Amino acid sequence: MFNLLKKKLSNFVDKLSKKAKAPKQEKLEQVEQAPKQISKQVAQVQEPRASAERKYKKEIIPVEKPLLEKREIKPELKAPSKIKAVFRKEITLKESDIADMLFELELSLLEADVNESTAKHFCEEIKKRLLADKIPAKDIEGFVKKRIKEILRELMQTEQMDLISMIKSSEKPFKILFLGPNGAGKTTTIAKLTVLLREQGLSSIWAASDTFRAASIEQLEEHAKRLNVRLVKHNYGADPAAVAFDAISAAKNSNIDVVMIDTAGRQETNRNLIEELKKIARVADPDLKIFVGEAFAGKNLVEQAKQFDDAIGIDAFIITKLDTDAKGGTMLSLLHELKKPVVFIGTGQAYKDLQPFNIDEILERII
Ligand SMILES: Nc1nc2c(ncn2[C@@H]2O[C@H](COP(=O)(O)OP(=O)(O)OP(=O)(O)O)[C@@H](O)[C@H]2O)c(=O)[nH]1
Ligand SMILES: [Mg+2]
Repeated sequence: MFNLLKKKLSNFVDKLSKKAKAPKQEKLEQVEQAPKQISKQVAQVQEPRASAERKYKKEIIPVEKPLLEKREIKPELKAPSKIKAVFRKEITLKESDIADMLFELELSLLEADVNESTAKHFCEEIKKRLLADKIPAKDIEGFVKKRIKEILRELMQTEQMDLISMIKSSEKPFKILFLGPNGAGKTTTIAKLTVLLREQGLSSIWAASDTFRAASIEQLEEHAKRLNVRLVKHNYGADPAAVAFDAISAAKNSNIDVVMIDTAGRQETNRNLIEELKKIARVADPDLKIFVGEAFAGKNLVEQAKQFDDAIGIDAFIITKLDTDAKGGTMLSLLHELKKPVVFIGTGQAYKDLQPFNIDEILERII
């Protein structure tokens, strides 16, 4: 009797505890699936990124992590290759062994803002070379991953540019013209670069050649005050080329190493402003024309850069805002399509947030 009661009670407790567990488990599954759903939403908002960026950042900050998740890039050997891998030291891959992997790779590149034609070209090239490779059967996955990065690095190779040695070995003053679209970070980058050069014993003077945007001169003045840098300015509406000219003369008179010319942000489609930029370049005759662009501008950035390059000629890039959720694939397109070096990347809003560009770090974010 007592035993029967005990058994019933134990069954009852069992049922109760199962009931209590069931909904919890459902919840857990939902939470685990959440990042995938968010990833999908993010993929949808990636297209109009430049305009949606501010709103998107405010509303769904927690998606930063899923965005940094990487797709799995590895070959999936089909039966014939699998058998060969057991009996041979080296094997060659078949197209079917890497088809899914290449699809994932292309998606990874597109999601990281690499433009479509570049992503396709990269994948074609990787396919061609991987199919021709003799691959050690012991470590097919490791070999393929390493090889993909190696091929990508090679496809994006540009001439190396060591800005500091370039400045040190040039005649004084070394003149740098900063140009690019609105809000990309030109002015902030000038301030950051000044700090970096100062650490190398190089002095700078600034030309406030953005005489166009309201408060642009005050913005530069504020940085100049904080960093104790000489600033040459005229009034709003003045000829930006004349400001640059005066700054160069002042640098010559005071034996200053570098002249940094800040210009107004402009769209490549605005002919008048592009003509104005040409005039500044003619008058200042810069040693270096640096295009400053933001990492998440995506496909737009490559088109913009091409147009600026056609009109004025770009020597190098500085890509900003890599501290945001941008993976930086834009740079892969830039490097591949324009073949100009990225001299620095911007990684925040503080003066110290300017770092040398390292292609491997960008590839690591994507693959
Ligand atoms: N998070 C982040 N913000 C940056 C970076 N570089 C610049 N910014 C911010 O981007 C905004 C625009 O920077 P500016 O330096 O004024 O850009 P600009 O290209 O001079 O803009 P215009 O003169 O209006 O064309 C500022 O709020 C900067 O602090 C960066 O690397 N990371
Ligand atoms: Mg500016």
